[in-house]
Amino acid sequence: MSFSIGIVGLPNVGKSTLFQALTKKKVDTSNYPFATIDPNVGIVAVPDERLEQLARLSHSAKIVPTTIEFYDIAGLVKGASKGEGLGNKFLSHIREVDAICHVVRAFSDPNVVHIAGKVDPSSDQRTILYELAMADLEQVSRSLEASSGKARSGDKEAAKLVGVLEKIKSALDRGEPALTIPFTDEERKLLKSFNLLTLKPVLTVLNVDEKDNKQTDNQLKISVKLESELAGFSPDEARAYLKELGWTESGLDRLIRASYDQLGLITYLTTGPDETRAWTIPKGTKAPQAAGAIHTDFEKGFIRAEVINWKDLIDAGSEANAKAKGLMRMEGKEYVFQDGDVAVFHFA
Ligand SMILES: Nc1nc2c(ncn2[C@@H]2O[C@H](COP(=O)(O)OP(=O)(O)O)[C@@H](O)[C@H]2O)c(=O)[nH]1
Ligand SMILES: [Mg+2]
Repeated sequence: MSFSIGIVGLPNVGKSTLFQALTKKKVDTSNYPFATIDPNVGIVAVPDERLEQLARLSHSAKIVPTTIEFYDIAGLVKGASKGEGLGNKFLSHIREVDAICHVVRAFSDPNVVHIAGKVDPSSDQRTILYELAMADLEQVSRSLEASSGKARSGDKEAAKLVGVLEKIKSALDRGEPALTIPFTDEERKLLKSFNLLTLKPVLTVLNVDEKDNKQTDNQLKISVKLESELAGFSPDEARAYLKELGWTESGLDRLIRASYDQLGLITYLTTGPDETRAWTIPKGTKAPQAAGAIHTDFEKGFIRAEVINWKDLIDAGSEANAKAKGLMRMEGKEYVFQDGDVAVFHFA
């Protein structure tokens, strides 16, 4: 299972610089059958310190992190939903990703031309969100027209669809993204093929001047320029630099992690002499489906899972100790996996 994030924003805000910095951290793509040679796609490892600690405990031969795909999507401009620039083509690329990373320019460099003539992050942000909403509105209106006739002549499925689309249309008319509407599971299913842009989670990154690159909790402020330099350093140099800045991790690592959270994803781990590995599942996933992330046979033949929180396992010192202390719990089909669970599956 691989999740994808599209980097969007106005031209010249630092999208490609951010993308290149991210992909300097690229994982060995030969491990990943879904790796593509498209230069606009980068597979990035999700940083996770738990992996190293568990690998040490299990004397694992290798570590396999979980990954996210980042897409560098060319600049959107005002009027993109009406086909300005290469508008519709870019919008169709955004439809294919699971979430959006919206880069907004807040850096002041006079040598970098601003498309609107001045640096104004909130105005730029509104421009992009407006284009995404307009593109959805156009698509929804078109489908409404097509389905309304069918609904009137008694087509029940079409009537259901019309109901959902009406809801979205009125939200968009009020300036609210589709994401704010509490859909039922059935409605979500009906909407799946629409790939609505405003239904995707958005993570906003403020590309600030280097001196403003302070870590705050509720906003992702990153100096793309600084991160780009940092990504070119050797691991030792990078560690020394981070220490100098008083940071525990780079802005890119924060961004990758925040994207992962934004997608509603959690990680569980498996560990042994062969490998220590991170597996990605959506929050709320039950044990058989969690097992299915490894292999569909694990899901089909699921019997039970032995589960322990990763920290408890580290503190116990070994799996044998953890077992002796009764810390490895037996969990059945209804168990909801938690972030940081270490699991051993039993299946038929
Ligand atoms: N001063 C400064 N310049 C930047 C920063 N990020 C990008 N740039 C410069 O802005 C220009 C456009 O960057 P690019 O990443 O190609 O923007 P994109 O059009 O959004 O992909 C390039 O000359 C970059 O070197 C930044 O954080 N600070
Ligand atoms: Mg670019």
